[in-house]
Amino acid sequence: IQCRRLPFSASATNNEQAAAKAAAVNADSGAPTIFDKIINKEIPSSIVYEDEKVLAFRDISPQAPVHVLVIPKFRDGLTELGKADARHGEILGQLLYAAKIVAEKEGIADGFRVVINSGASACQSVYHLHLHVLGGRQMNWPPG
Ligand code: TR5
Repeated sequence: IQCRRLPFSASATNNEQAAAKAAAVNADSGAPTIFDKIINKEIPSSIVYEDEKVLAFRDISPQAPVHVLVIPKFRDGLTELGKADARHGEILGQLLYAAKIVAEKEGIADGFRVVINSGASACQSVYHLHLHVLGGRQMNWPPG
């Protein structure tokens, strides 16, 4: 079940909703993810930007005209942002800067959104830290 496709029920309690979401998505097991295969070029992806430490490629299920994922090539325990440690400060900064480079390359530097879903309650589905770079349309607020 795709977490984002779960219907919102006004009658369910917050706990029920949180439990439903948590059950609907993968847990953070620390196991390798599909992104390892993308990094190793075992599965094709549409790469937008790449350097020694960072890879950016188009999301397979775009939620906006531009939807690019920015990931560290070496996960180093960063299954989710909630697991970040002081040692991750440098790569976190590099990922955020790469998001800006992607926005420039994609022609959306004047207005774009960067999203990180951390954990099941945020509907994270792939446990390899990734930034979503979204734009090319009016991005609404508040997010769902
Ligand atoms: O839900 P979170 O925040 O964890 O975001 C995971 C994102 O990975 C989603 O937006 C998915 O659409 C995206 N995704 C999942 C797969 C995939 C992908 N983007 C590009 N290529 C992909 N492949 C080949 N396989 C996936 N399972």
